[in-house]
Amino acid sequence: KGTRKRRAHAPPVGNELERLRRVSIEGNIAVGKSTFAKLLHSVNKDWDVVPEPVGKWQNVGTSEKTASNLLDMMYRDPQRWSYTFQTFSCMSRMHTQLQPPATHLLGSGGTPVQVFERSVYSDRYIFALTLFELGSINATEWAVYQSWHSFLLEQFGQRLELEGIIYLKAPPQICLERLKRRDRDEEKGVKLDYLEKLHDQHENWLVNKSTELHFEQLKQVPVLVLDTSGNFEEDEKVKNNLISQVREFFS
Ligand code: TTP
Repeated sequence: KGTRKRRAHAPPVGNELERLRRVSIEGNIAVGKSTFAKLLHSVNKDWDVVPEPVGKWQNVGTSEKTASNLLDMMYRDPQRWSYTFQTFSCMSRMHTQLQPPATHLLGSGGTPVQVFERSVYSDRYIFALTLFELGSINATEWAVYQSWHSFLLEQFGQRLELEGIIYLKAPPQICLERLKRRDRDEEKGVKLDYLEKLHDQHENWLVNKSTELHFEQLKQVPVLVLDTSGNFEEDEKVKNNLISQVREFFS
């Protein structure tokens, strides 16, 4: 709140592009980011969800015959594939974050909001950092990652900036239960201690503010912390409570 400014790089195609807001939803694996993003869209059509490109990571390659599942490769052999995975996930994320807003968003007369599931920032400060701390990315790979990440983000500058972050927070044990329930093949080996590590990483970045951030602008982005340990998919009361917090945060 209070840091909103006109986007200097917004193309001169009418007021709505100028008013466009860009928000990212962050949170542990399986906490429910996609479900929450859809919920936002269902209560306000001006909120447009730009989904996370998980499918792209499960299907890397130019033809069906040669396509490989990079997500699976990373979980099976983290030391060999984590750096490659983070390179690819960050690139696909950058592509997503640079997309122009969907045309239906423009012309509604409202205040369009692009909602991203995760961001180029969580790619670095949640996943790549954790994989480095766990030894799955080595010191050289980490240095190379940070070098191109900083360079690209500086080049694209304001076009990648966020106006707000919604942090969905739930105990790692609950995320593990949700992860088991959805039963994604590649994630069968994910253990509680990995989710605990990712949880701490979210807390350090978004709550304790103790992560060392390279980007000045990122330090100023307002964060809304939502307790999503309750069943917000089915329980109307829980759902409405979360929605009203979002409304108030962006009002
Ligand atoms: P998430 O980005 O957490 O997506 P999700 O489908 O779990 O989200 P939700 O259930 O909350 O809607 O991660 C998808 C998978 O990709 C997960 O197994 C973790 C992995 N991953 C990485 O290893 N590195 C990354 O940088 C990202 C973004 C994901």
